[in-house]
Amino acid sequence: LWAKLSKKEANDIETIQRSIVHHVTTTLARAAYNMDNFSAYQAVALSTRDRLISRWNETQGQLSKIDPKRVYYLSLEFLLGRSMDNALLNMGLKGTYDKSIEKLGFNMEDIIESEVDAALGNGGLGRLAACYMDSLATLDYPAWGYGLRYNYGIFQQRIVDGYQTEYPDYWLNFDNPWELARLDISIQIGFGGHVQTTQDEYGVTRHNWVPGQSVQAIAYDVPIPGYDTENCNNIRLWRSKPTRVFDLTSFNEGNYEKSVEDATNAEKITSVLYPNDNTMAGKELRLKQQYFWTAASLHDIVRRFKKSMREWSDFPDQVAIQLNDTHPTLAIVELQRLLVDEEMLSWDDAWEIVTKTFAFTNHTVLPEAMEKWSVPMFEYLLPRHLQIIFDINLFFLQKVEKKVPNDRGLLNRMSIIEEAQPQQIRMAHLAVVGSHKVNGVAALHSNLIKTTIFKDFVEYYGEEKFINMTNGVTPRRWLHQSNPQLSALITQTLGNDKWLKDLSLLKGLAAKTGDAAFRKKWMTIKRNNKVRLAELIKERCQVEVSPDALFDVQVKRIHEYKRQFMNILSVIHRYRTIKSMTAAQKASVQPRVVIFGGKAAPGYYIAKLVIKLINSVAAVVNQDPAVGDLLKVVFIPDYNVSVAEVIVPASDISQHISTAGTEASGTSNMKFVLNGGLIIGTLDGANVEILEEVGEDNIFIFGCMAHEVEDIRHAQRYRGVPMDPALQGVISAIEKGTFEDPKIFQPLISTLTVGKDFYLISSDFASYIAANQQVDAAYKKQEEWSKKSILCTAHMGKFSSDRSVKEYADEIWNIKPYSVEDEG
Ligand code: 26Q
Repeated sequence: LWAKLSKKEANDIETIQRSIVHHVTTTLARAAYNMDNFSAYQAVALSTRDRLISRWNETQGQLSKIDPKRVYYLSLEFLLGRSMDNALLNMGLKGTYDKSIEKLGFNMEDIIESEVDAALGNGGLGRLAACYMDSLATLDYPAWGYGLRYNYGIFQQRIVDGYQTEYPDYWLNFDNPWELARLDISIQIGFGGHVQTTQDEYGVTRHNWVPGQSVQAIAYDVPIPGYDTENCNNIRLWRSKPTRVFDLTSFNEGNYEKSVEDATNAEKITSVLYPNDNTMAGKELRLKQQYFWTAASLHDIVRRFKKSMREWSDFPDQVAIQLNDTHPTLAIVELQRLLVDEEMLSWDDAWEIVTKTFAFTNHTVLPEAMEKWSVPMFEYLLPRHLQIIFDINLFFLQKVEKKVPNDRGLLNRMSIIEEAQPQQIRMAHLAVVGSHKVNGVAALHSNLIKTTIFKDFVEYYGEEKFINMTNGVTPRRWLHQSNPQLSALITQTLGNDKWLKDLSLLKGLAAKTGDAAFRKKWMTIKRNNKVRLAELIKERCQVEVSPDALFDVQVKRIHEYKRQFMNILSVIHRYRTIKSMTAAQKASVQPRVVIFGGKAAPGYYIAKLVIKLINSVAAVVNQDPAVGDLLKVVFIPDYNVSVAEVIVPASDISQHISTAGTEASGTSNMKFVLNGGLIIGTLDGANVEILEEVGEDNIFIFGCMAHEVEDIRHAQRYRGVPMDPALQGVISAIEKGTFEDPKIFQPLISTLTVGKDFYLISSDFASYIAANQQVDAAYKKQEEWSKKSILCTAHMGKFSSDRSVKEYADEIWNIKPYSVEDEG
């Protein structure tokens, strides 16, 4: 019936009202007069879902017929956030739904707040995957994401006595309307067991893996609608379930307890997202997740390919697989196994198909984040895959030896196996060897990996294999949806909303900096957004902040390399400076609200201490009458995507201050500048390219450069360098007990002692303070500031994820957009 309804009929106010009431009375089994905000949300979500599903069906049906080359984005994280507002905006139905809801006596903004975030990711890498899915759908690329359907997303953070405490994020408590359970799509995944070796009739050795256990993978599909297109892509998330066969064996053996235990172990696989960001957790369950997910996804991809009755050699012309970091690297090994052991291809034919299919994105150079798996543990879980890895390594090292004879050191460095006790599998090396393209995520980072972790590989394979794909963010969620007033002003100013699909058009705003009336509108919107954030701060932190102060924001995962510690130390310095001032001096101080947010990995002791320090400083500063509104400090608990949507539009200045060479790209930097917020930052990651675009008058850069870092560390270690005097004063204040018992913070302060300050807080401190003073001075000239703010937005065209995705499509995947016929 849906298909037969014309689009106009399906989407008029009355039809939508009827569909909402229908869902309240039937799906939710409630009386229509007995509707609260939450059931209103549920009903509106279900009604939206109906429209999503009809697009999904139409798109996927037409795609099956055309059968073009597709890209599969394999990511253990998809940090989607809320879906309803985004789906309505992308489908062009927001206005109609607003009115329908209003007529039913509800308010859209309230209803939206009832939705829980889908927080199936840690931070940048997971949110990048979500932005790329939005762009792929919007640009009509045939693309599917593959991931895991965790029962628990990233933990919820609460602050108790200034400390982070973690609570489970059971996001599926109420039915999730944004997924379609495909209970018919179920794949058996094996683990453990042994390898049978036989000779076939031609005397060729055949390997047959006989797993010792198996679990079922069940598919859940999450529709991803493009903006201003009928196209609707898919993210397929796998859920683990016990297999029936195994329940039965245990039952037949009369061991009820064991059968229940097996079932629990099977379900455990997709129970929880690992909460590490930029650090590796070498846990067996994590490896199980990785194999479960890559095996299910590849099985699904291969099944779809086989339907088309093509030759195996056509596989890379039909399938491109992008590996989001090393997490899905086992897919390389699994495809080689399927082709050699099950499809009986020769090793070399199979390997050519594999390497033409895969491409690998690297997101980090931090040694602690590099994935390595212990060989004994790996062998126990995946004995056949270990053999294949050793064979891949053997053939690879033979070729290296042929090209560069007699260099044992080189072979050792390049080997997929690290000769440690026990041996370790270096997943990054395996990913490089098994892919045809390797990319970094910002220009600086891509160059850095070519001269550090992958140097030998660049010399062996040549430069062409190693490319840069600068990250991007979707302007639909990160401007249109999160900053509706600014979006409307831009559309009004440029005459149409084409900029939402071609972000380079924002450059048209640059001509408006001379228009005082326009500047006023621009700054009024910023202020409105700050009022909204001030309300959120009041609610979550019980602190009143003035929207007329400069809003200074650092929100991101808490990590030493991101240097939140340096930020709070500079806040202490600011506090001490204000305290030492006369009333007359204070009159010229620029009032500032310093806003922090972000989660620390639960096992990351130092990061958790940084949170404690921020809260201790906040407690003292915020109640000090000598300071008043000149300085406020808040830590917003449980930072997530939906909170980011409130914070990003409200920022005047945001902090992107990692030690140069450590932040691969950063993506929130792009979101802030897109929303007319200036940034203060180091020459790291994408900051470098943001500087290129906005120009040095519109960004505050400080600190040492990436190529200087090694020398500074060396000098600290061997010559010893005195600590920056301002920093010394700050440390003494902490040690004197200005902020709670100083014993608490001793481990944190120790990270700074000369010779140890690995992230160079001391050597960057003076220039950081100076840059912050420049921010204050610039902000006081409000007219000038408003021009900077407008120019920031105007110059952000490059950082749309549409641009990134198009580069991947053209330079790596070799796929083309297709168009869904509108049959409405
Ligand atoms: C690995 C093994 C075991 C458990 C967890 C992990 C793990 C999980 C997540 C390792 C790393 C991550 C996440 C990394 C990440 O988010 N990196 C960020 O990626 C962004 C998108 O490219 C960049 O902008 C950031 O600079 C980078 O830090």
